[in-house]
Amino acid sequence: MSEPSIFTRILRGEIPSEIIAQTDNVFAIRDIAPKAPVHLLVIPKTQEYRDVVELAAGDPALLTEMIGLANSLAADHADGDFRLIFNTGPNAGQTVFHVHAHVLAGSLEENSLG
Ligand code: DGP
Repeated sequence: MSEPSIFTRILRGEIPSEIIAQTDNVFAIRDIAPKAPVHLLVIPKTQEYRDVVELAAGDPALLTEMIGLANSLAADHADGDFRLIFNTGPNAGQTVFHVHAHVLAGSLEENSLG
């Protein structure tokens, strides 16, 4: 077994961070360093998949569940519109290798990639 990721440790309650929503297999927290008025992370409860490419190949239903939670969070926390970002690989800015989606919403700058 690999070491528990920071997100697994948050899910277990070992690191404080409010779980703002969850489904059977996915949970959401606020990003610690927000890049938009609403900046949430949607994360599978399993850390089996390191990035979205592995997740899509291994469990597309889980990816669909993540997108569904992102959509409902954007409706609850903003006007329903949102940007979904999966940093994939260190050179693209991925720092936590437990797949997660950044949900950015609320008055986004037109050309900003957050
Ligand atoms: P990425 O760079 O795509 O791997 O995104 C990882 C994100 O995780 C980054 O935007 C900051 C966030 N993050 C890292 N540690 C913590 C933490 O302890 N709590 C919370 N809420 N977010 C964290």
